[in-house]
Amino acid sequence: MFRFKNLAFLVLILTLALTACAAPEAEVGSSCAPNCEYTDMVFCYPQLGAESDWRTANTASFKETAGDLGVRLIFSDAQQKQENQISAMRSCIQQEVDVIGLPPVVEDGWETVLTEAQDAGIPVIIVDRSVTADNSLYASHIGSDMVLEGQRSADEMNRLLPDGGKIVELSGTTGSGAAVGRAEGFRMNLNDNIEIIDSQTGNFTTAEGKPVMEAFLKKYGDEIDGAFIHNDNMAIGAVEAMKAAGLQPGDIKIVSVDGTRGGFQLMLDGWVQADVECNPLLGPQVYAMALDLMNGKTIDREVLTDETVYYPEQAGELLPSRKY
Ligand code: GYE
Repeated sequence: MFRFKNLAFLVLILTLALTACAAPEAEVGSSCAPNCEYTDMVFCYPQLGAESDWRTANTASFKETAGDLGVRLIFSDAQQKQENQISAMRSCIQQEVDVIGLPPVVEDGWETVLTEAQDAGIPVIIVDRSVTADNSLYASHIGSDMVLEGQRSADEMNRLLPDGGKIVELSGTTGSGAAVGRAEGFRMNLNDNIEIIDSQTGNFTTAEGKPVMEAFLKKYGDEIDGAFIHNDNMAIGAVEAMKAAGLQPGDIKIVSVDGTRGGFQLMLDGWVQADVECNPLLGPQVYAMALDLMNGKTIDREVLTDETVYYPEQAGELLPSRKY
C-alpha cells in the first residue's frame, strides 16, 4: 500500500512536470468546431489600400462575399501604410476575431504582429502578396504566383521585341511581394538582347505612374522600345504621358499586369500588347479556408491562383463580361 501510494505520487509529479514543460500550442478550431458555419465567423480584413482597380475589386470581393455568406467582416483601409495595417490587426486581436486575412503592403516586418495573433490563438491567412516571415507564424498564403507573372511578362516582351531592344520598367510598390516577385521573374526569363535601361516605382497608381513615364521619355526620348509595367493603373498613367509626348499606339511595346477593364481598354486602343492576368476575386476561397480553420480541419499551406495572359485580339469580346 505504502509502495503504491509512492508510485502514484511519482506519476502525479511527473505528469505535472510534463504539462508544465509542454510548448504552448495554437488553439485548434473555434468553440463551435467541428460544426462552425459562416454565420459564426468574425473575419478581420485589414486591407492595404485603395491604390488600384485590382484593389477595389479585391475589396468588393471580400465585402460582397461576406454579405452573401453571413460572415461578420471587420474591414479597414491602411492607405498603403504598414503601420496602419499593424494597428488594425492589433485591434482585431483585441476584439478576439476568429480569423484574420492579411494582404501585406510590403513583405518584411510582420514577425511581431503575427506572433501576437498566434499567441492569441487567432489564425492568419496571408492574402494576395507574400511575407518574408517564417511560415510557422501564419496558417496559409492564398494569392498569385508573382514570379510566374513576371516570367510570363518577359515571355511576352521577348515575343514583341524579337530583335532585342531597350526597355523601361515601371515597378509596383517598393518592397511589396507583387513588385519583388514580378521583377525577379521578369529578369529570369528576359532575353539577353533586351536591356532594362531604367526601373522606377509608380507605387501601383495611375497618378504616380504618369510622371515616372514622363521622366523616362524626357531622359531617353525615342530610345525606348518597350515598357514592362507592373499593373494596369500605372499603364493608364504611362499612356497618358505617351499621348502627351505625341507617341502613337505601338511605338513603345507595353506588357502590363492585372487584366482589369482599364487594361483591356488599353489593349483595344492598341497601347498594350499583352496583359498578364492577376485575379483579385479571392473572397470566396479565403472565407472557405477560414471556416476550415475554425472547424479544426487541415488546410493547404500555400494556394496559388490559376491565371493566364490576355491579348488585344480577345479584348473586345471579353471586355463586356469583365467583372473588374
Ligand atoms: O497587381 C496591383 C495592386 O498585390 C497583386 O496590387 C496585387 C497588386 C496588383 O495594387 O494592381
